Amino acid sequence: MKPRLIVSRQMPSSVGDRIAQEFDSPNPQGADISPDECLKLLEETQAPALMFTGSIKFTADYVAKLPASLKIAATCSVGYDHVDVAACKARGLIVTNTPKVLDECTADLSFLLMLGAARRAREYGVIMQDGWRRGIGMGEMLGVRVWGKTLGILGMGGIGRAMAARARGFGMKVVYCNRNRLPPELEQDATYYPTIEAMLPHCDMVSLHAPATAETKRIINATTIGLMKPGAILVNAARGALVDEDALVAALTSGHLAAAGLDVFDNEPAYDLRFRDIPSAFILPHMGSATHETRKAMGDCCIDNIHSVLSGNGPLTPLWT
Ligand code: 8YV
Repeated sequence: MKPRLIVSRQMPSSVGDRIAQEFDSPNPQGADISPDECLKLLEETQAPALMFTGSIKFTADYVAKLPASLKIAATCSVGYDHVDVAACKARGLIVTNTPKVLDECTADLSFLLMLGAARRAREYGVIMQDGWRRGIGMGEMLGVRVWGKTLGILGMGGIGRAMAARARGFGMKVVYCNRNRLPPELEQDATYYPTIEAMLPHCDMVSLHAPATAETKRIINATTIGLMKPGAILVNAARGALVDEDALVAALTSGHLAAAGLDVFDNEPAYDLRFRDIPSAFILPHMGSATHETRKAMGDCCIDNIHSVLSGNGPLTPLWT
């Protein structure tokens, strides 16, 4: 008998096809279902497994409502700020995530954000949309060169290090801030700062790669933005919670920051529309991992975890051990 599985988010067909083959699922291709619909389906099917994403918040209240039949919840994301770990632990629910497989694509996207912000891709895109048809002066709409500049990375995990590798290839100097200093083979000549306050004054660009935790919440705020060089650029493909959006809007509007590249927002998908109206904000709708290869790898990671748990071998990438 194939195990039952509920999938709370639409999946790529490559993942859906595997689910259809290996599971008994009412929605193998996944569907964007609400938290209440998800609970209802879990209850009705008594499924032991769920594949979900940040669109369902596993708060303590929500976890308390999950049917006892549910044994494993595999979040199709590396971030798990939508999961109340203590509540899941107390309930004996196994929760897994998808580390590593999205490092390279998220770093690519972060680099795209940095280049797009630095080279004013959004504004030039608008000119092309409008038909161009007028010469652009040599001194008009100039961007910022990244070559030779210093990139500050907050959070030197897999994604941060993949971003650093790209920056080196573009002739940038890399500095970083992390809870712990990395060993030389991972640090690769990047300069370590133990605090963000110490790092920011040295950076021309700053890219965020830390998870959303109590420690990192609003770590970019009016005070820390004030420590950034005038004309610096902020990149965030991590989590919106890291940034005080009022402070960022103010810094972009005043011109203290030249630009920002943002893939994540405090409120998604109903993001703060002030960013829509600021031309120097190069904005994307949370799509760092959105490639065929990475979304397939994320789906496979969830499926492999579910099989492993249901066959009694334990999770492969658990949120805690
Ligand atoms: C999203 C992400 O999960 O992995 C993460 O933490 O934020 C992304 O990969 C994915 O886009 C689905 O919402």
